[in-house]
Amino acid sequence: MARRLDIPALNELLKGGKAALARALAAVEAAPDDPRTVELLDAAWAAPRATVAGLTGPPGVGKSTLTNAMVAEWRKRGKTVGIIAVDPSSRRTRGALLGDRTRMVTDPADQGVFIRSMAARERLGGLADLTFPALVLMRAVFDVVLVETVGIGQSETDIADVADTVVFCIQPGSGDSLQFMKAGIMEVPDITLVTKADMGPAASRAVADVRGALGLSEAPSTGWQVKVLTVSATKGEGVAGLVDEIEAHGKHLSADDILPGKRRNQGLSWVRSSLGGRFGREGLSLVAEEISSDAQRSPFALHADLSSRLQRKWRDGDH
Ligand SMILES: Nc1nc2c(ncn2[C@@H]2O[C@H](COP(=O)(O)OP(=O)(O)O)[C@@H](O)[C@H]2O)c(=O)[nH]1
Ligand SMILES: [Mg+2]
Repeated sequence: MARRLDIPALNELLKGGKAALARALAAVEAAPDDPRTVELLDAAWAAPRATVAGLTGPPGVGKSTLTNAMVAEWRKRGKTVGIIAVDPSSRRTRGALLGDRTRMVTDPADQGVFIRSMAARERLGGLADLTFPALVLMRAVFDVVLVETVGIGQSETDIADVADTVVFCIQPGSGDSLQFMKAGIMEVPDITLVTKADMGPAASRAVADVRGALGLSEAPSTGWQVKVLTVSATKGEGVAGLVDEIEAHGKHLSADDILPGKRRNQGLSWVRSSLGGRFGREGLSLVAEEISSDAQRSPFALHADLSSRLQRKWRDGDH
């Protein structure tokens, strides 16, 4: 018999600090279908506090180092921060590499910073099924949520399914990501960022290249101008500017009332990918129309409902 999980309610989550959040995340992982988990997620969904920034780019570009620098900058500004680090290699390394580096520089006693590493599971370079519910919980708790994830080629599209503001990192001297951008394979991010600006001429060239690549891609219809910023995380240069730009993009989304629709779509994407993962394409096709037409329910209530229905169908041996 499974031990009864201690699943906090939203008000406990808001008061209970990192320990309560850890319990809530454990519930999402161990008992995603428990009505109390669904209720908690519904409540968190309805009470967003943070905007969610996504930091993506190829391995080695400097995302984890930058994450640390950004956390320091946000804490300096009095903001609380939740971090989700999606590690594609953690199945092999058990998350030690990325997790340890991130943990090392943050003060474990600081209640204003919470870091969670997650495995990307079977979706190579993509986001874990658990990332979305986890970030919805963190979004209700912290001022800022940052998702760090590896992206290269088509997998970048995944980050837009969870983040309000997508920051794409480009390493000086590496043409790969630029090729993806030029070819239009990659969705245009909200902010492009050349990392390791301390590398000198290679960094300046990368900036010019990215500007060129952005010029070739279609201008977004949202009225947001994508900038090319530079940062040196090791020297701490450009970090404040990046944090400012993320904030500016958040304001743009709110002012133009883009955010609610964007989040609605993120929720529905998660419902589709989660049900597709559980019940396959065939199962998903049985409820696809209902997902598309649902405009009211939280994605978690919708998911729970459809999931139990598909499970019943399956058990009753419709095939
Ligand atoms: N020169 C320089 N090196 C950096 C900078 N940021 C990160 N690095 C180095 O780049 C390597 C990869 O960094 P990491 O943060 O692990 O990249 P990630 O794989 O994208 O998370 C490490 O050796 C870092 O020390 C920077 O601003 N300047
Ligand atoms: Mg990393």
